[in-house]
Amino acid sequence: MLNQISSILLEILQPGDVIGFTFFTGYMSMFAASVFFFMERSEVDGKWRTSLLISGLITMIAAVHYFYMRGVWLETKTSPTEFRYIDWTLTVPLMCVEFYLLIKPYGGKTSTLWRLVGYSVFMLVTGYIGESIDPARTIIWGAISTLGYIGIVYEATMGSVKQVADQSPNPEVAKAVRLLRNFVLIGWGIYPIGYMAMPGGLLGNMGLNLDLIYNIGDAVNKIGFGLVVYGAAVASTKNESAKVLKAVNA
Ligand SMILES: *C/C=C(C)/C=C/C=C(C)/C=C/C1=C(C)CCCC1(C)C
Repeated sequence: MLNQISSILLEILQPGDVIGFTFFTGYMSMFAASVFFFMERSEVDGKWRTSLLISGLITMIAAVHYFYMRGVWLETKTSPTEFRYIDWTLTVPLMCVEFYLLIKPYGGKTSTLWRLVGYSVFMLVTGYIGESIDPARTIIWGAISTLGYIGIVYEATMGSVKQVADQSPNPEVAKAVRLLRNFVLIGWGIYPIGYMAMPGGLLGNMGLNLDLIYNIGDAVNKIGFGLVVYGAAVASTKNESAKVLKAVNA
């Protein structure tokens, strides 16, 4: 009886459960962002609709995983590591697709996309091993995982993503790629900090919480990425209709 009562109590969000709060707000904000990106597709030029679809899929996949992660957290007060990494393994490659869709009309190659996807899968699989399977060697796995992260940062700051974006005649695309790169550099840099806050990690005793850091990172990065792409799509659509109007009037 007492056991039943306490387990029912555990499933309720308790006052002061800051981490629990972020699982709920993460769920709802990703859900709302998905509705927004899907609805706005009809407002932009045809060639941008796939990009907005991907933005919505990223936040929708995350919303569903947050729904489950929220439940795991309420019932067990432990990290929902498996759902977390399944979510990332789907959404991070889709974020690489966003880069690719931006540069594709200006000569972006599928080989660039596959490199980005390869780096991100490598980063996530090795990160998962260090977080869940072999936590005794979390620091080594974290270092190995960081190599994949560096690969993505390289592509976005110096490699082919940046080169194609800089040569593109569309300033909105170049700007969007720069903004996404900043998300990768700064926003994604939050995750290794969360990882190091694990017990046994490099920052283990600083009182930081891994889930809190990951939850904030996810909302900022996933919704932020989508909004950058949305902004570029709206601005390019406007520029192009202005050009058409000019041509018609001339
Ligand atoms: C929407 C989810 C995103 C953008 C997740 C990004 C995750 C990372 C950039 C994770 C990086 C990690 C390292 C660079 C080293 C330690 C292990 C990870 C997986 C936390």
